[in-house]
Amino acid sequence: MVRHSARLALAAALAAASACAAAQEVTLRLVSAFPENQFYVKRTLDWIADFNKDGKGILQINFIGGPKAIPTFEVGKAVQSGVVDMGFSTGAFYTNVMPEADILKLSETSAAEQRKNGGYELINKIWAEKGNMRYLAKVVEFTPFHLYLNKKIDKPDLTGLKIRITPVYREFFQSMNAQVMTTAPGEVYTALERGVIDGYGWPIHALFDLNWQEHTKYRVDPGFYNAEVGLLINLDKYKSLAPAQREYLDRKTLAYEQQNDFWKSYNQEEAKRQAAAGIQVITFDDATNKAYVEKAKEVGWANAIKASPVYGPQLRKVLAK
Ligand code: 173
Repeated sequence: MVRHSARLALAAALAAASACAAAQEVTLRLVSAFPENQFYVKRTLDWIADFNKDGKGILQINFIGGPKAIPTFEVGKAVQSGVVDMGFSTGAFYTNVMPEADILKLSETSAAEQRKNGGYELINKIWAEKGNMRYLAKVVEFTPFHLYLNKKIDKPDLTGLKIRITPVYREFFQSMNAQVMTTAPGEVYTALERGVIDGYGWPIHALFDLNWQEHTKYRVDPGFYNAEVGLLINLDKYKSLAPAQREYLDRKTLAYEQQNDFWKSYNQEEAKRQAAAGIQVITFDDATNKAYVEKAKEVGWANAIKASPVYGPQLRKVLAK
């Protein structure tokens, strides 16, 4: 009799424990490939605060830090291997995981359109297969990249100029004869201050975050490509979540992505701010400007297809217009 009730009690305790495990709150560790003082990170920290408030008892995100925690170009690897659960990065920073990552810069369709035209599924097929990760959401878009310079040019020729790059700009700037040097954003200020570089590639926004306006004379217009910054999660971690937790994560990251129109007005303000800070615009005649943008695109896709002969053309169908 005693033994029977002890067994019942044990069974009840086990049942309670497993019910509890199903509902147990999980905390995901997130690192940013962008420096902590960048507005991207501040905006994401606000989103995380809201995520954690609504996700009590379900899912939480613990922001570990920026490149001081894990170097910019290692964040993708850390997500792939599960050293961290989540990453906040851009494709150009994790081409060491898969070359396809940098192809996202060639998006002419929006993230919202890619959710409808099969692009989001294709990206996630590739990211799962090659990166052991899931691409949760794109949270920066509608943002061109530009070439910024400290020496004046009167045609798109960068002969004799040393330009800071990431994979985003490599082939395009090399096609204009630039001498290129890859650095993480966190190293650009010092390179500018010391005169080690004559210019750099960067989006239309976010140079004030890192004080680069102090050492920037010119911006070349027009811009090219479309900056992409996304939230990634290790695929094993994603699969280990309970359905309600995955649903919460998908819903909250999608809601963040759906705020991307924000960047349209923000970028206009940033361009004004650059003018006010004395950054002058270098531009060419209409035909040259058109050829400049066309060349960026042509060089970008040629390289994408060379780097990824199977997925490059498939991505082109859903990203290009
Ligand atoms: O220039 C860069 O560091 C870069 O590649 C990038 C990509 C997306 C957003 C901001 C910067």
